[in-house]
Amino acid sequence: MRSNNVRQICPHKFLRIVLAAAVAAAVFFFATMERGSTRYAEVSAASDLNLSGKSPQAVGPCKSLPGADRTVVIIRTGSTELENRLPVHLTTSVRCFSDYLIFSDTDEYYLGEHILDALADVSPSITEHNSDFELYRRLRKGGRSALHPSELAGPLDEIPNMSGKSENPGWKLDKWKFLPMINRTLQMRPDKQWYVFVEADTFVLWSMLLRYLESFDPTKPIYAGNPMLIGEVMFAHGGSGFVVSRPALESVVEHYATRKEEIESFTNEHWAGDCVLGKVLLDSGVSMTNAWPAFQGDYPGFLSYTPADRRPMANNFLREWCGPTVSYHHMAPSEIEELWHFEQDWLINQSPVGEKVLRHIDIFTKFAMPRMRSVKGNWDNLSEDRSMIASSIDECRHKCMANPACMQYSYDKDGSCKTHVHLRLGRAKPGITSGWIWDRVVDFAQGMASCEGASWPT
Ligand SMILES: *[C@@H]1O[C@H](CO)[C@@H](O)[C@H](O)[C@H]1NC(C)=O
Ligand SMILES: *[C@@H]1O[C@H](CO)[C@@H](O)[C@H](O)[C@H]1NC(C)=O
Ligand SMILES: *[C@@H]1O[C@H](CO)[C@@H](O)[C@H](O)[C@H]1NC(C)=O
Ligand SMILES: CC(=O)N[C@H]1CO[C@H](CO)[C@@H](O)[C@@H]1O
Repeated sequence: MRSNNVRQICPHKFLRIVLAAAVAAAVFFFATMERGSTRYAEVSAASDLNLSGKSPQAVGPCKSLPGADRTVVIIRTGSTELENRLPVHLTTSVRCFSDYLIFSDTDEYYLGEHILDALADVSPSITEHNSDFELYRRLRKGGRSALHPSELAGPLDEIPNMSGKSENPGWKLDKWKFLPMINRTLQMRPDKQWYVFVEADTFVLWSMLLRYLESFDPTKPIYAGNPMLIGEVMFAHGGSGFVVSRPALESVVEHYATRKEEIESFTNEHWAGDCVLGKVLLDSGVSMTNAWPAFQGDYPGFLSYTPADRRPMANNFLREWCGPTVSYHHMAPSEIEELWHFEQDWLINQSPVGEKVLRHIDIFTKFAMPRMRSVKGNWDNLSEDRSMIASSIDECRHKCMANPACMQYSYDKDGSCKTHVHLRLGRAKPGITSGWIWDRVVDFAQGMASCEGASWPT
């Protein structure tokens, strides 16, 4: 790796956001298996899933899907977000994983989970003196109680404010976690086929992830995710989740073992750990496989459902509508819970279990559309085309009706009425009321491609 390349590769945060949007238009673990089984049993007893016909200890079909035991999920989180973002996974997604590790920036036990310190193997000269590690040094002395309330992340980030985020001490540490975490993962789980890396606000449809992995030869070096391009390096966006096969993991760990100092100084000059990892993987001979649109950089309600003829990239749109779906990012804990239950129902209601691939069209017609039937209070549907003044939600609706292309509208308490010609579910937001023109939603869904079969990204 030539360090004079470094600045060109990870130049600027803002650029990253722009590129993420353009290219993509496209969470944590360590527990011994014994502790793991105890926890699963406890959780399933309290479960509200209908597991009739299964043993009362079972967690439903997701736990025993083909390939589950050959796959480990690695959740990367941090002290500043742990309490807000980790707990929901322990009662939802983690119940399906057969094995997982949780990495953070401090070693501790939390809700019975052993949280690993991803930074433990960073060179002491860095952890002791580098200014990015100010928080780390505090955590070492006082644990999470050393955090100031203003440093804590909420359950979800608002529209990313990167200048604010770069000041966040947790974010400064994050880029340093990737390589040591990967090294430690291989040490601890040397014999898995697949290593799946996620963040605490990532949600992975576990059943679909396993189906996706079946499309690869795990003896080959594979690194697949939602592509981002910075400089000349194509890498997998960390928040969307990404998968690494064992040969690829071994290759990057070997590279790291012989070039630790060089990679650390490279990391120091950059700001994004997923970019650094992609570069080191590439240097070790592993290039990225595009997993979009199966791996998404945002939450389902953010996806704008648009007929092909309204988009600049018609084919890409059809790939999104008909393509299988695997992961989402920027998920609020309540959204993770909803989607996890949706996935479990989808699995249970099939025979044989897991036969049908879940596609974006299914998320639209079976998850988003039913939620569009009536006006929703404290909900923002991300209507953004035009802002008008209206005296009531009814008047706002009439303004939308008057435009034959209008699909949805939102109204806030200050009298602002916004309409939108594309469909989006949006998400909860106080003070805003949202509605959809149901007949038009139905027409839209019927007019879209019916999607025979489903093909994985290639
Ligand atoms: C669970 O599902 C079975 C069959 O699908 C049904 O007969 C039973 O009433 C359900 N139990 C509950 C508690 O919903
Ligand atoms: C972004 O964060 C910075 C620092 O916290 C703050 O000063 C600024 O007002 C924020 N900008 C927006 C648009 O929220
Ligand atoms: C990788 O992990 C092992 C075991 O934790 C550790 O001994 C080794 O120093 C680590 N490698 C690097 C390059 O830090
Ligand atoms: C009524 C309202 O606030 N609507 C929001 C819809 O989404 C756009 C884009 O995110 C926002 O700018 C609007 O404020």
